Amino acid sequence: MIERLDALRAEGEHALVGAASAADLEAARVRFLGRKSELTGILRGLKDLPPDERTRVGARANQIRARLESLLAEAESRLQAASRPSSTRDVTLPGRRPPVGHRHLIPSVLRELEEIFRGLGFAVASGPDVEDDWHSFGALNMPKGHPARATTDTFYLRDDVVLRPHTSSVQVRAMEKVKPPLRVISPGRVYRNEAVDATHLFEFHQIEGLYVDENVSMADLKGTLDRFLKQFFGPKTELRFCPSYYPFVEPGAVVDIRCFFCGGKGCGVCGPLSGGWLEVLGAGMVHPNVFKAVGYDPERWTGFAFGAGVERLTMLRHGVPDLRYFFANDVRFLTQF
Ligand code: 2NL
Repeated sequence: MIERLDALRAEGEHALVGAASAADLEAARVRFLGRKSELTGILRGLKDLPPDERTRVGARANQIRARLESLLAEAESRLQAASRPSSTRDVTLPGRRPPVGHRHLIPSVLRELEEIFRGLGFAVASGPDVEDDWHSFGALNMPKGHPARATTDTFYLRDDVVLRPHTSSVQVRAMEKVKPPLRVISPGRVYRNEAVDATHLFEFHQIEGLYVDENVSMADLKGTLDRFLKQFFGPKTELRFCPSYYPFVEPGAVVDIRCFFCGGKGCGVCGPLSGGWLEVLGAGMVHPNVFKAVGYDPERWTGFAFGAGVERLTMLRHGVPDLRYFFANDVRFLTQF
């Protein structure tokens, strides 16, 4: 009896696993698990067997029925899956392109600025973000006690170690290293102890420029900035120079461009009080005390310098109303550029 059961098990497994259609499977089910099947007959006849054989045969027969039932269920779902329409696997569809990132707007503007100034003969210099007092202030005509050194504006790491508040320090290092003539720009990250709002971040980017030679004049400064701003904001850009004060230059100026959103009538970008002008950078003729500090003879050498905020330039060019968008890392904003 036990041998017969094992033979039934082997045949049943073979038939159920090999069933290639619903009809095949139904035939196998009837033959091995149906009411008139041999297995069912054996189970029915258990009551007529002597007790010890009844136990052995009953256990084996029930085990085999459970095994065949589970194979039946598996075969049913296998055949059902195979009979589903194949429309979910249209191999003629074109592939889906995976999303590909791109350079962030601010680094990309930094590169663009570098290219503009390379075209004007400037070399690109870089230097440390953690800077000493001398390169940040002392050499720039801001002696101890000068208001721009205030601990409320600058992040102090130690008594005379700061996070650089401007990249002028890089240009001071350039002057210490090479003799004039010299033409460098210093793009980079700067740090100021500001409360964050739409127009202030405590960590942002600046690009400064410095040109030192004999007989450099304000006309050279104006020509260079005119070229730069027309290349960056467009060939029709109008400039205006207004007197201003920075400790490291004399004379100093702020440079405005005519608002290209409203043409100078006054609008949401340039504001109702600006008269249609946008302030874009600060500049001036290098102060003789700066030349003395780096060992250049101020009687022989002359120079101009300028500094601009990269986020501010970018915000003006693209009409972005809030600096915080640049670093919120919302791809809905970033993918526009
Ligand atoms: C601003 C003003 C300015 C400079 C930066 C400079 C650097 C050296 C010597 C002299 Cl090494 N001047 N830089 C000069 C005038 C203005 O930036 O408001 N920038 C956003």
